[in-house]
Amino acid sequence: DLDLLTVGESLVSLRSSGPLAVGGPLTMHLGGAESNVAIGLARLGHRVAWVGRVSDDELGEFVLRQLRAEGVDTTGVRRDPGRPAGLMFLERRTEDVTRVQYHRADSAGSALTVDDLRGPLAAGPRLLHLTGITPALSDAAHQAATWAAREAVASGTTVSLDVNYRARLWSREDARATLTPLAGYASVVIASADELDLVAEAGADEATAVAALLDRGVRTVLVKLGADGARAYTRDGVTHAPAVPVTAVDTVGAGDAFTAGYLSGQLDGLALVDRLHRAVTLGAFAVAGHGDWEGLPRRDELSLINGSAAGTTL
Ligand code: KDG
Repeated sequence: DLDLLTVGESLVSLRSSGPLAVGGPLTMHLGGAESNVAIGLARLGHRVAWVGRVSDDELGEFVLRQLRAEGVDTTGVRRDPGRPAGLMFLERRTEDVTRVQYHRADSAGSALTVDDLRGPLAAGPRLLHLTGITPALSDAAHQAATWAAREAVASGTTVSLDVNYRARLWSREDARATLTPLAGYASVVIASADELDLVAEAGADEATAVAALLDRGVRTVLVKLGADGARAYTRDGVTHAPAVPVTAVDTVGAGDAFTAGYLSGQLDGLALVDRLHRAVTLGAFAVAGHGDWEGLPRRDELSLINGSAAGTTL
């Protein structure tokens, strides 16, 4: 019995400690918004599968080993013999400025097709989690994501969509044209405040975008506010959760952690305010540690950070 299936491209993320132009050591990590969510949920004990295409080489092997080590089911993954792994450089240009560079055009992950998803979806997961990154990768990946959302709704699987706009992959106009229809399949839509008008009319403010989404049948709209926490909108109104205060060392992956926390709370049947609290707690773990997902908590660690208990436990 699968709690959650997620679909996307996992990347080999190469992190520098200084300017890329001067070289120096890079560290190799697993990246990818959807696999970050999968790991976050698996650490909390949920049964999770990730599906996507990975390269048929050492880099693809690396991606699969990382996911398996974190307890994520990869049985639906296809190895693509003809295409390379998607790479991402995270350049620590200064202590405060990190730049991203992708090498993912025509990667294995971008070649995802509807056929890749038939088997995994037929297993009947409780939730299907998609992000706005997948449809930006290729026409085939776009079709695959849309097909999966439609198929999931038809078979009673709840869909969540994180808008996750990536300016290096497509324009806001193209994203809006693709993601607005996709959001119509979702029961949960997650966005940062500046992404809301990518699933609504151009220029729509928060209230207008949220109202339009709720009218179209979305049940919960989550607006991520970073250090200000998050807001959750439903037909019953709006709930705000403050962030859990931590020392932020690396914000990459925080949104994915937030999503994992929220969906974990939903799988556990928690009330909205408690789901939101778990979401901001996971977000705090993500920003308080280096890496996209490395610092995420196991279930018995959830109470480790609660805003007042920093320090050494002896
Ligand atoms: O959410 C963190 C991601 O940005 C990162 O892991 C890579 O999925 C990724 C992307 O496409 O930017």
